[in-house]
Amino acid sequence: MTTVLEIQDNCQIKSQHDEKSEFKKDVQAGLSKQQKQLTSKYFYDARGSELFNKITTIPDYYLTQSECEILHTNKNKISEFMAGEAFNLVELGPGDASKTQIIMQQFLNDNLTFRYTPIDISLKSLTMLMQRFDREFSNINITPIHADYLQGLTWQSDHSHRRNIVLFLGSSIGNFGPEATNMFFKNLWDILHQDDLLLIGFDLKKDISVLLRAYNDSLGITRDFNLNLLLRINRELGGNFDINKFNHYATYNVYTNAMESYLLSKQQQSVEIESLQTKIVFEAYEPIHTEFSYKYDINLIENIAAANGFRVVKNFKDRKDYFINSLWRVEK
Ligand code: AVJ
Repeated sequence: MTTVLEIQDNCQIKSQHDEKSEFKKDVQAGLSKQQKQLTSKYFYDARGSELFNKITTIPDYYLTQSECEILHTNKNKISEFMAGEAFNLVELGPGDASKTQIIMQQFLNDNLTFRYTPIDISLKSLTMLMQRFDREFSNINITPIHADYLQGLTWQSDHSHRRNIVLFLGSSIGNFGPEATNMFFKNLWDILHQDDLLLIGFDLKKDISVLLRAYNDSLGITRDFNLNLLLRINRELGGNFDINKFNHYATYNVYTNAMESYLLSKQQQSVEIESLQTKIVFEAYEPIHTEFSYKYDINLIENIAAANGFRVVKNFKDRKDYFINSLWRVEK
């Protein structure tokens, strides 16, 4: 049985308590703003992760299918790029790692030597992943790291001389705005070594009707996923949100190329949050912004890579041109 590595921040393990006080602080600040907002990183508690996994299986949410198609179609080629010396396969936010397994199986078939290092801030999801790997992939060396992405990656990069191959799948990068995106890649470049590789998923600009359906699916799972943020505040901070008094609303911003998700108050109301000792007042139709999902095109991807010290080795696209998995190399 493997164990999860705890990465310490200033010699203090990030405890449940710290995560909770961070949540509390962010909710307080976000809901006090003139334009109310909550951060999409808080979607993923146990219930939210479960709902997100469900989203990835619904036909309207094309992103996961497109990425799976790309990985299945190109796993041979991807494996060829990894061939050579033993490497670390480092994954940022693995989820259930079902997409990772597509290429990992190919690496095994091709007799590549690697260690798998999933990095996640959710200890629970890492533990579940580890147990599954112990059962189904007991021949794979796995070192899960419980930390935020850059912290975990820094530890990994400092403690191993092997080449790092970093996976950042699923278009998670889309939640970052332009500035945060550049900052993220700059940090990544600093941490990684010459010739390390990054395989990253970007969702592409496309017909807006397709985008709107993906973020407002006919089964209402995305609505429940968004509303779960309010339920999480109820559960963890003693809020009394009535989710029947809020609507899910998703729209596309044609200037910034981002899907934007909101929760709209259906009526004038006030909500109390016990542990914040505050009352939040909502006007009828007042929004809370909850998520950005930025959409890309090839030029933008090439520019971002170049601006941050990466060379684009190869772009893999699905047949519909909905999604790209871009393979980047660190150039120092
Ligand atoms: C996990 C960030 C890629 O933005 O498409 C799914 C999350 N939000 N449905 C995305 C999400 C609404 C998803 N990412």
